[in-house]
Amino acid sequence: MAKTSPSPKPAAAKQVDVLKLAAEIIECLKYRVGKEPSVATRHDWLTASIKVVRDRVIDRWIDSTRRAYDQNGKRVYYLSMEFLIGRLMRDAFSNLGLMDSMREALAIHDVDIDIIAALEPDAALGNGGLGRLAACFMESMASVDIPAHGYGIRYVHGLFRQEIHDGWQVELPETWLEHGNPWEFERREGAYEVGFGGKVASITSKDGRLERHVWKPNERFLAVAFDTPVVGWRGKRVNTLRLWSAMPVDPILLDAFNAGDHIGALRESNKAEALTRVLYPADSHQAGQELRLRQEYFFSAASIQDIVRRHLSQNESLSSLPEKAAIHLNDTHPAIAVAELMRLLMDVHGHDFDEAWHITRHTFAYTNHTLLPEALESWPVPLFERLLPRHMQIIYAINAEILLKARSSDDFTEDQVRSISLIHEDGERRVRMGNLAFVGAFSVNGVSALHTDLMKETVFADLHKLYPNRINNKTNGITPRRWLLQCNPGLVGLLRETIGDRFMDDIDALRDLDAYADDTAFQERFAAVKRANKEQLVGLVADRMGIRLDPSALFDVQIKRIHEYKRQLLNIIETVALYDQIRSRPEKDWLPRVKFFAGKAAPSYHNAKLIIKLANDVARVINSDPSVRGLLKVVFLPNYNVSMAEVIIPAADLSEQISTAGLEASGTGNMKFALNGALTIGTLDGANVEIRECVGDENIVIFGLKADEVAARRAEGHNPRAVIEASQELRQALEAISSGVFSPDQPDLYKDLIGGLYEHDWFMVAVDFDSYADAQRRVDGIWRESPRWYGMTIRNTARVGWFSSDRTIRQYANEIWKVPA
Ligand code: 26Q
Repeated sequence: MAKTSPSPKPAAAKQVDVLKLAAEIIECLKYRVGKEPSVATRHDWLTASIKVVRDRVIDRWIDSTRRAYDQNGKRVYYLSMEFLIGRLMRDAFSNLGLMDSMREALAIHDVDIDIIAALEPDAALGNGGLGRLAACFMESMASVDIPAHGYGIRYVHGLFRQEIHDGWQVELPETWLEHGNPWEFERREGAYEVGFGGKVASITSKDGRLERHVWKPNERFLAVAFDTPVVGWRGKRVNTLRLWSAMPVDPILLDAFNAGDHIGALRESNKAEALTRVLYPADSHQAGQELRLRQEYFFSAASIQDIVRRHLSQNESLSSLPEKAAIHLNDTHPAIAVAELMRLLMDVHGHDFDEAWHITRHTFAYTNHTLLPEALESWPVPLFERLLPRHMQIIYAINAEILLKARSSDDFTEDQVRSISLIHEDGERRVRMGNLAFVGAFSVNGVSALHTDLMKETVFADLHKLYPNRINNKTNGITPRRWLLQCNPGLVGLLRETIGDRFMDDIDALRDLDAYADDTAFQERFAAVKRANKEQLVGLVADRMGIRLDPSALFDVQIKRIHEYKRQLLNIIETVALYDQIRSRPEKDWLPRVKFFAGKAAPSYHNAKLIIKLANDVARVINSDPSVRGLLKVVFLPNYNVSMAEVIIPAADLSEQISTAGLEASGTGNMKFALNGALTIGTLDGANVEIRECVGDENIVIFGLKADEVAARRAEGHNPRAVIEASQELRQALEAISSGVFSPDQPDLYKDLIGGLYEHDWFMVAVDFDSYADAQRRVDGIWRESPRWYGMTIRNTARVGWFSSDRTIRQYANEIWKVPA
């Protein structure tokens, strides 16, 4: 076996470091937190530890910023409504190589770093995959040394906290800023005005020619920047995540105040605060509310102003913007930035439409994350016109240009021209943000190979025909720092002893592990690491839920947002079927399994909330039934978030990636599980397709209809009732659920949910059931042959290095942004 490489610092030097850190922590506690060690709370120790390391971050931060300025090269601006960054302490400590020293330094003061680390709140400034991807990308951009800024919103309340009451999801406000946020730096000097509403005036020259438009908003807010440093691996580079917070231009309306209207005097202040108070908890259908559009424009406008200011501080004019800036739109949420840049170019900086359009089209790039029609953003024209009258004019002007281009080619039918239009005209007129982002960008990418193909064939078919070179694929990735090095120290230790340290800097080196996949001694050690991780999870479940689990059982895990297309329902129905079988043939040699579920539902998504209730009801009945003798347990872990994922994923044996084919754009959880040595049971959907190509067909369990088969079935109007009649196992499970076996107090509770499977089965739950149940029995077979199981899971870890977000980011850098990486 390869030897662990020596630690970079000799032990004596490290000892000095530790003592120095220990002294600095006390100093910080005293002078910056204002506490003596004897009276310091755990939170105080956390704050002091973060600030001590933060000082080291700041030196590198300033250095990175200065380097970018001096080089005046191209910068990347990543605009995203969501950054699901989770906890930051471990990220910073470990990327700077200070984790062990800080652990020892704190131990000198009798403080356990793991205990204080757990107090750091999760920055849950996102819903799910899209927000977490933005966080992984920020870390990778710093790690591969790309000068990049993330721009987003500093929500006072991130995604709601989920509690489960009597099986139902209850949403509570999340208060991540309660104890202050030691990672952020408020930049009062970096504030911009953002307007809404009002009128557009035209300024004409003496000879009566229209010179330019001036937008006179009737509401104005300040966008104040809060900067968080993003530390790359080994501290190579520190980039900035800049989050905007809304403040009133006039905190107190003096006239009102002096007239005795003390409450009315705060009107502006309250309105501003409302703007960046909450994150919309929807991740799959658009909220459609005015406040959401205001949030989108607010952060886009502040970001574009900031980008323009930075550019003009170093360059003559905005004509060179495309050479110096790539502005990336994370989905359509910031698509209004296209119109905002056009407005600044024309109305403020005096460019004509053609110049402005040229600059804009060569500056923006756009990533699409969904094909679900209900998730495609569009806004009613009257709302848009009232809030952003000048932008509406600009969108009409862009639209005229696009429609002319389409009409001047003979290849486009009127229907195709209509589908390209930025304005949806059937019924209520709406502005289509996807089309705006598409035409305003030089690159439009999907997030997995399959998703990108489907983009070309479905939502963007006609735009693709008009711009055949614009759509490209960038398969998602995950940062191996957080999703292996930090979350799975046991596995990392084993890997370092086995294949050396190279994989820590070059994830492709994990390939060397392939040679050990069938090595019995290595398999045993790999299994022991998994076992230890499972014991940790068992501890968490015992603490939080009082449920006792057997760590030798197969841990079967589905953790993600709750959505019908992700098919938690399929998994629950199969669980019920298995429960039935165990009870009817108790003598059989059943495999102990634990089914884990976790995830939040959008508060307004009725069926998703009902699915949570069902999972909890099924858990209650099965877990308390002595006849299954602990062979089957079901756990729904409340309040799933990034930190919980970091505990669950390293402990998983089986990863459930079972969406209806064609509907999950990529998935990124699938990658995290495979990297941490879980076997995937999944459909040929999203990035599962490419995971299968990497790990080999023999190392993944695939089932179900393929994307084209789903489309065909939907088109022909299939007969799910017949499918259900034909499968006894499925029929019995469905009858049990819909007759109230799991909801005796409300026997009709699940009638409609299950009824939908008989009626239309839009997500092919019934259709895929037999294939899924079969696949699960194949999983049982592999689990029984332990050497085979570990051979497969070791090969998963060895072969999924390609799904590192460093690879993804390098592809964005080379193929889209054209920046060195
Ligand atoms: C839109 C308008 C109004 C309110 C909310 C929204 C909204 C917010 C968030 C719509 C969608 C989202 C999030 C989508 C998302 O997370 N998509 C996931 O992106 C991942 C990263 O590319 C993919 O891996 C997943 O497949 C995809 O579902």
